[in-house]
Amino acid sequence: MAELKCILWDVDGTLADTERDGHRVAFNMAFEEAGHSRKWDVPTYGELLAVTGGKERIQFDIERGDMPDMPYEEIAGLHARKTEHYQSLIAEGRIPLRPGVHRLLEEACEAGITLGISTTTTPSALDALIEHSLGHEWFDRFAIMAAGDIVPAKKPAPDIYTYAMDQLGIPAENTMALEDSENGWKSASAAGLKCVVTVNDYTKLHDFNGADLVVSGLGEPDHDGVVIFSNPHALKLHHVQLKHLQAIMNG
Ligand code: XBP
Ligand code: MG
Repeated sequence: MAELKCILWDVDGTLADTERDGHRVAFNMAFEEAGHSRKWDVPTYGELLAVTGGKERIQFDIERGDMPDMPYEEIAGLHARKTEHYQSLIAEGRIPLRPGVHRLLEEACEAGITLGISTTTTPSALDALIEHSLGHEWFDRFAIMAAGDIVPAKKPAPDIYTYAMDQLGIPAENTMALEDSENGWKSASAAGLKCVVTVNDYTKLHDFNGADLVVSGLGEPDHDGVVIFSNPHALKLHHVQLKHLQAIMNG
C-alpha cells in the first residue's frame, strides 16, 4: 500500500491534443519556408510519432529516404524554426486543454499532491502551452518541468521520469504517470511508475498491456462518461478523479 504523493504529466496528447494541429502544422511550415517539398500529412505524421522528439523525427524521415540528407546543424535549425511556428500557433489559442485536465490538476493541487511534467517536447514549446492554455501561475505550481534534451535518451527510455523523480526526491512507489501513447507508457513503466493512459485518435490502437487504467479521456462530471478500454483495478468511474488515482496506488 503506497500513498500517492506525486503526479507526473506527459504533455503532447495528454495535456492537449497538440500533435495533429500544432506540431505537425509547425513542422510543415518550417519545411516549406526552408524550400523543402516534404509535407507530413495526418496519417504520415501518425506513423512518425513512433519516433519521439522532433529532431529525431526529421532524422528518421531522412534515413528512410523521404527527405534529402542534411547535416545535423541543418536539422537543428529546421527544428528551431518549427518550434517558433509552434509557439505562434499555441499563442493563437488554437489548442485547448483536453477535457478534465484542468479539473484534475486543480483537484490534485488542492490535495497537496506534488505535480510535475515529464515530456519529450522542447522546453520553449512546453512553456508556450503552459502560458496560453493553463496560465502563468502554473509555472510555479509544477514542482518540476522536465523536458526535451535534458536527458540523453527520450521516451520510451525511462530517463525523463527518473530525472524528474530524482529532482523532486520522491520515489517511484509514490508517483503516478499520466500518458497518452505507447512510448510514454513504456517510459513510465520502465521507470517503475503506475500509469493511467488517456488515448487520442493517434494512440487509440497502441498497445497498453499492463497499464493501470486506459480511458478515452479524463472526462468531466457534466459530460457523458469516459470510455474505459482497460480497467485492471476494477474501478467504477464516470470521469477520472483523484480518488481513482489514489485507489490505483493503494491497489
Ligand atoms: C511528444 C513528442 C515530441 C513532440 C514534438 O512527446 O515526441 O517530440 O511530438 O515536440 P510527449 P518537439 O508526448 O512525451 O510530450 O518537436 O519539441 O520534440
Ligand atoms: Mg504524449
